[in-house]
Amino acid sequence: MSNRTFTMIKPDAMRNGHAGAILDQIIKAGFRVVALKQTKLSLDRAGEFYAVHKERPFYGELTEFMSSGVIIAAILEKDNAVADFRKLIGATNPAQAEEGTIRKNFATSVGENAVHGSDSDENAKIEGDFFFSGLEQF
Ligand code: DAT
Ligand code: MG
Repeated sequence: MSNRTFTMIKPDAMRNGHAGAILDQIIKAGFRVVALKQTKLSLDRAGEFYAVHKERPFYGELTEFMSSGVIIAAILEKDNAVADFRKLIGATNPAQAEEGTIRKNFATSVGENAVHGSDSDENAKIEGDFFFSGLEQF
């Protein structure tokens, strides 16, 4: 079982000035930064990243939002990384996220919910490799 996960700080959190506080919360929760960059997704690249949601009614809104501004992409390491990070970020809809979670603290709405977190070890690897070459993953 892998001990890595993948995250993005989404355009809403970047625009709202929350990137530093979010990274601080992630590091204080015990995650080590394996790789990190600020970048921007084109509409096509956002569509590729979220291809699993292609048939969902929110796909257009999601891909337009995710390509609307800069993001921070990062690979994170910790024991039980995928599950522990999903717990740290909280529910997809911030209105349902537990107190103290990153989405409760910083998200705007269900669509603009501040952060991404991988949902499985397999997807963590695929998503990390989507942004970082092997040589960039320390
Ligand atoms: P998560 O990001 O918690 O893994 P997901 O994989 O179900 O959630 O959906 C991916 C993203 O799509 C989510 O972070 C925000 C957006 N999204 C999900 N459900 C939505 C909805 N009902 N309306 C608008 N956007 C939605
Ligand atoms: Mg998901």
